[in-house]
Amino acid sequence: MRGWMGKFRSLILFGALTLFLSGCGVENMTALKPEGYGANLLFDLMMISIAIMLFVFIIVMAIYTFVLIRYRQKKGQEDYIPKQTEGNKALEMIWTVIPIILLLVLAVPTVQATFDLADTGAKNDEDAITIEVTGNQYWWHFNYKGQEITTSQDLYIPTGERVYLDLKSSDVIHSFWVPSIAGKMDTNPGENVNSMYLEAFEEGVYWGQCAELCGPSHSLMDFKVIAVSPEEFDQWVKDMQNVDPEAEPKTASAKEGQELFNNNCMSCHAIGSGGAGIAPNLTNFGNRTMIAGILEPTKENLVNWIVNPDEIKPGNQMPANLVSEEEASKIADYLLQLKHSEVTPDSAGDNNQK
Ligand code: HEC
Ligand SMILES: [Cu+2]
Repeated sequence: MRGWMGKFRSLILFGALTLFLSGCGVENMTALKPEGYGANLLFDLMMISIAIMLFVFIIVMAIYTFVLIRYRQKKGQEDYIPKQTEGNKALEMIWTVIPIILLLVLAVPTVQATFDLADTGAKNDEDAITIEVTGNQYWWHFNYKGQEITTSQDLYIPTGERVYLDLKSSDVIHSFWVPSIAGKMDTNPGENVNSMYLEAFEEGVYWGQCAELCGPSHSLMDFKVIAVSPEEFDQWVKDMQNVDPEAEPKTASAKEGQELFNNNCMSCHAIGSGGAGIAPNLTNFGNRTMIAGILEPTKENLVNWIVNPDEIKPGNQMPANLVSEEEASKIADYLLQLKHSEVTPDSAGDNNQK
């Protein structure tokens, strides 16, 4: 029993781990299934490097195996020392030139892609969509430049068009990453604004993550990019520009909730455009994919969040116990009916992995 199991123990462990880990992740958050221009470029680069590595590996292993078999010590040759060769011009030329060629094959598309991905020159064009992205511990703020639209956590973009992002941070360094659509880019505190673009091919809800360790709740700093058709996007823009922040809710409980919200929460939060940017803008909150980026949008989760956000996202900046659980329940009724647009995550169609 011990025999072969012992010999192959590390191999079995490694294989099991590979199988186990390859099961991790969500389909709409992977660089291996590109759904956007940037992600596609990066995927091709990965494939080129893997192909080159495989090529080198196979050739080296073939030579290795050949030498091992062909030149092994044979019976009766125990004292035989083969002819010693020192220096061989042809061979040395070959193993210098081949790696140079391989590196060139890798370098040319890499440099090309680097410049392509950095090309955000068109962001100041009149009809370009440019969004100011601010990373905060532990949430994302999106301000559509010149459009008077402010959102958080859910970023709506049209398909088939380049949308430019100006990235910064209000506190520490974060990193904006939607693996299915584009590469990642740091958000820095201060004046150092980074720019990138998103171009989604297909409608869908794509998962994003902060990719720079930024504090105890870093792993909970999720967001979504919701790519909808250009027509739906125009509709969304129109809806978001015509929000009446004071609109009266229909139910009595939500009405009470509105008042409680205005009295207890508006010092940080905003509904409608603008807001101080110190807390997520809650416009269109009833259409969110998630609460705080991570919780299913149920009333129970929302009440739990309002009463004790620190239990859900340790170290976040929203104070606990601002209101009682009963009051929180009314506020939840109010917030969940804030549906300011007909365009919702469901508009993104089947490619939706909520
Ligand atoms: C001192 C400022 C402050 C006050 C007051 C405040 N919040 Fe917050 N709130 C925040 C911050 C900061 C976050 C972001 C937390 C995070 O995700 O890291 C937040 C997040 C939220 C979220 C999740 C938002 C999203 O984008 O999904 C909801 C809902 C919310 N707050 C509701 C309330 C309610 C209801 C009240 C009043 C009872 C309230 N907040 C009072 C600062 C505040
Ligand atoms: Cu982070």
